Amino acid sequence: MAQQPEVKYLKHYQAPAFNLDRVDLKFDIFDEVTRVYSRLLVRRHSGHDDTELRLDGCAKLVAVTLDGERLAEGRYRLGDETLVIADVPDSFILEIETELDPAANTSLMGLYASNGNLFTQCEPEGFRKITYYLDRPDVMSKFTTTIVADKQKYPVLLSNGNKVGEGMVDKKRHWVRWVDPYRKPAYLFALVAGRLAVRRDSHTTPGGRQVTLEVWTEAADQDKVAHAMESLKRAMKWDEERFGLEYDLDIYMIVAVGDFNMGAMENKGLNIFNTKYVLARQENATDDDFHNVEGVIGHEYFHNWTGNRVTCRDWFQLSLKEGLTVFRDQEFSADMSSRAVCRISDVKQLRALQFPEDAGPTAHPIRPESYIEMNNFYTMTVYEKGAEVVRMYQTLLGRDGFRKGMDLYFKRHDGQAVTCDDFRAAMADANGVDLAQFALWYSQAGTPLLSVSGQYTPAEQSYTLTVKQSCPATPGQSDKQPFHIPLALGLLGEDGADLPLRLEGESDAAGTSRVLDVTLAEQRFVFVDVPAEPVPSLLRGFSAPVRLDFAWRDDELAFLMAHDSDPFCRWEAGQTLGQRLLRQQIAERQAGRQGSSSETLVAAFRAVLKDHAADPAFKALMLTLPAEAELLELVDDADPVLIHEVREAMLDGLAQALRGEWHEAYDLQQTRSYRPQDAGKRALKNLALAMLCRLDDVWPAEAAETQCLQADNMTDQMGALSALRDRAGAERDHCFAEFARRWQDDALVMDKYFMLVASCQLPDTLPRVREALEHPAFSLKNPNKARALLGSFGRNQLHFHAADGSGYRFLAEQVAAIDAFNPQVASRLVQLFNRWKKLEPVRRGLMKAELERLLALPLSRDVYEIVSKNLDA
Ligand code: B3K
Ligand code: ZN
Repeated sequence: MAQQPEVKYLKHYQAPAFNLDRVDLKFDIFDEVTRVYSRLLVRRHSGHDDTELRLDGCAKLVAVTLDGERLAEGRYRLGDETLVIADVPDSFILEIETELDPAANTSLMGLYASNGNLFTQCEPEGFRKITYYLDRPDVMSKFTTTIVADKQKYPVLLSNGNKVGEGMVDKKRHWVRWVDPYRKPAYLFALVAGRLAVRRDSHTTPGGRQVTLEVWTEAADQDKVAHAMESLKRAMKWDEERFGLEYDLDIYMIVAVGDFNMGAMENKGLNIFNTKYVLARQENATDDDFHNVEGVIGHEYFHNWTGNRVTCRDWFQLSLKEGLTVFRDQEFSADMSSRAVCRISDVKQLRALQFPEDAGPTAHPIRPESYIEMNNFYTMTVYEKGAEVVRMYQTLLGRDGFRKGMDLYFKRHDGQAVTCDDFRAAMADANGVDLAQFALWYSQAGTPLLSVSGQYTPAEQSYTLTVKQSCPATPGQSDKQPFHIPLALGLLGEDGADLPLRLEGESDAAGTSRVLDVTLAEQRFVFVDVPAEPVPSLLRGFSAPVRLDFAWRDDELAFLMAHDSDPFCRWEAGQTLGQRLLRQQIAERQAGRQGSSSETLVAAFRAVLKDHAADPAFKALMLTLPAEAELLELVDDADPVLIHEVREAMLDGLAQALRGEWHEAYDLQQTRSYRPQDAGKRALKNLALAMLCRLDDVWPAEAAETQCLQADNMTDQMGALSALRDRAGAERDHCFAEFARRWQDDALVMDKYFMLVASCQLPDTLPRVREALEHPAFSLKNPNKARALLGSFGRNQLHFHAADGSGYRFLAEQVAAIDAFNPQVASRLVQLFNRWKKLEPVRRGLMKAELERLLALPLSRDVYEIVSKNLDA
């Protein structure tokens, strides 16, 4: 709880002075206490002459021994977060004993208890809560872990690597020993002890290694792990085929835990997962849940190479492993289902969550330059924008060129802790290209803006695109250099087909879709042999994480929606159209006038609904308006409630104008019984149902009620509940009550219930949310619950932004309460205040007052960093 905590800087990086050749750990687990004995083989690096060994740690220290001699208190200094040992020889054995109380550990970092079982979370700096250590990713060592515990209470004892021995210590206590043959940083250490059940399977790698696969959960959840196991097998095969990367141990374990700060953790050989990303059956998980389980299982598995075998030199390089691994999991998901739908969903998420971050008080480059609390930098920017940066290498170099770069990266750096520059160098060297300017993507924050204009010259049959780029100022960075931006594009002829693309000076056309290298602040590209004025299709596949401005006419956008060969751009044209109309109406309302509905949008939606050949999942995306969070970024002095109302009114208008078409879509997409592959149909059907429930008619509410009560799968139950959520009436009340009753014992489904309660637009939402805090199935201590209820409330534009400030007050109170026991969860929630400067003056003042109230409290480093950045304090 420090008020002026230390800031850590990338520019201060220094290589470690000491190395740890071996680490032997012993965990002695008792009811009241866990004793940890660590034995380190320490060696000073040649070229260093430090006489002090400075270890990171904050556990209760019991004893320190150096080369067998117990150190008296004068030989070491114990600080709040360090243990400094003076006068150490060149190499020595250091033994450290610490004492932990996992049951009292509410931060869920280090060793903690969840439902009677013990788990660890060490990334980024949790290992220091277990023992004193060189807790930094560039110190890699070989770990042996022995766990001793009561056999009845903790029959299962797991750690990294391979199990090499087990036995009884006495009549009650047993021991298990694990050896991890790979050198690793402490953040990849893991331990699990408890009463758990397992599902086993196996996978044989192309190199002939037989790998045992295990998914561990509480016994009652074992019926929900088949999808996770199948996803794991698919991920292993995919990485072998796409990147030639195989698994390297004889066992791969996944353990699910209900109390977990994030999604999952890639500990070597022993992944620990939030139950949310493991457990899935049709009855209690939606199609989105299934998709997310597959993606996260893939993500953690892919880390074995991009993160574990090659790790980060320091935490500023986090995107080295996270951006790359998100890119890999996105590609995996795209290959497992629909590439277009996956790409659009990823971009939607980037726009709704990362673009605001990049424009706000916590904006940072994908390789940040400083931090107070590293946990605050597991961000949308480091992960999702980081993945876009990796994707740009592939767009610039082609798939084969990218693969060559990956191969060289592993050839050079396997077993090392490296930097983002090393990755970029491998990409450049493997392809013989200069990627010097590309480095700016790692150092400059902010979302660049590409302003493009087109000029057709009939006499020359040429089409000139003028491309200008700029990037808004972000905290600490006022002037930006031009980025190297891959701009993928095509030109559509009058019939909607792609034209061959030949640039002035080239002898032949090079295909109908190509990537331009935009490197200057302003650049011109002249296409020749263009028979008539084309409609440009720009930023195909979202080839760079930028905003794009081009003055298409509304009818040109409708034309692109109907004809563009690039599915992303088809969707994007609809988004641009929707966004334009919404912005016009927001401006009208701000000026006190009533906006009118748009015939162009209605006609475009109608065309999509009538296109019976199209993939229903893609149609559902085409029929979704830009998110409120996205719109808020585009307006100054924003009134979130007004934005919400304008968007709702437009949806009501679309429901009304196309009622027959929605009805038809609802009927057409009915399926007899559940099949996983009908996910797209369910998405479109449930969207249609939600639109129909906007009408005054009685039957849609009745249909939703029937669907909710009779569905054989969670997607349709949730689809019906979401459709009824904001429609007061008996059907709604009945369905909500029945749902909460039926699923009261299923923690993950109850998260969905709390999410619905908190995202509701009916007037009494805040009192309902307060009530939910007292619900028997709710616990503020459980991160999934806190996020489901409070995170959803913070995204509820109508109620979080209530004009009287009650929403802000409520959330700030909850942040303060949670910060006292789990800073990471509190720090995520407080970021819901990040856009306060975007708002109109009254709300701006109300939000600021809450931030100031928070800053006056004793805060964790985590929350302090966010609040102080918000207030420029
Ligand atoms: N590497 C972990 C994230 C750790 C977050 C620590 N606050 C999960 C992942 O990205 O795969
Ligand atoms: Zn990751």
